[in-house]
Amino acid sequence: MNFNKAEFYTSFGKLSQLPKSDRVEIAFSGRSNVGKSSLINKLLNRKSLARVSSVPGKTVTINFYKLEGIYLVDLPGYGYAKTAKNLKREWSDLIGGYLASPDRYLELVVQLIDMRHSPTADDLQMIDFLIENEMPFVIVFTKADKLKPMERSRRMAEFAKEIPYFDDIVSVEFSAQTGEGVEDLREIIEDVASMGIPEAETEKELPPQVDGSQEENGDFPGFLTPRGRKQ
Ligand SMILES: Nc1nc2c(ncn2[C@@H]2O[C@H](COP(=O)(O)OP(=O)(O)OP(=O)(O)O)[C@@H](O)[C@H]2O)c(=O)[nH]1
Ligand SMILES: [Mg+2]
Repeated sequence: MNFNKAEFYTSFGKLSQLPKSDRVEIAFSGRSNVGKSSLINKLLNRKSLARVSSVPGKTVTINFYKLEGIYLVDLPGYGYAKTAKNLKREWSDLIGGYLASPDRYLELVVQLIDMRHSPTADDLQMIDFLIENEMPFVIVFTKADKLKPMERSRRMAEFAKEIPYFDDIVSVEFSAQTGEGVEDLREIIEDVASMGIPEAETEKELPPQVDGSQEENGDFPGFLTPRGRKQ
């Protein structure tokens, strides 16, 4: 996969504007300022294809980038304290609507968490949502360059306690500044892209269940890694 051959595709501020899904999509989710746009730029070897915001929480749009046969989807950041109430509502309608869309080929969510801090309540809520709805996801810990080795291992040990099912979740330690983790993430993306659009995945066509009626047999179902990576 040639990561240098990406281009901006389009930007959406309303659910009704979202195009029909015709390719595999990989979405990047995380709180405002966590480094989503910086990560996308690093992946694609670009300085400013994805706009790195100096004013966080301003844009409430979903931005699509075309990369060979797939779309990388930059979701607006959540949890910005100063965001007005009506904007927060707009945000949750848009993101919630996108993630729960029954007819998209959303094959992976990359959930970003700032390595320097405990996950926020919103981060944990997002992780719960992904687990409950059996959406394949990986966690990327961002801004790794900002921590000294000791602080870093302490934080990683904390994450293992703070994040549910941590041992079963694929995670990548990442820095947009040093490029650490970028190759690991590219491999994951290539894996997901190479699987293509799933055929006859009728189960996936159903909207995610939000009524808690999923089977609860106590066994961890192993759905947290990207499809096919478990074997
Ligand atoms: N040191 C360091 N700074 C980073 C890193 N990643 C992002 N930043 C900085 O963090 C700030 C926010 O980065 P963005 O990439 O705009 O974050 P975002 O998650 O896209 O933010 P929203 O679009 O508001 O949701 C910028 O000042 C970046 O330069 C990193 O790995 N290391
Ligand atoms: Mg951004």
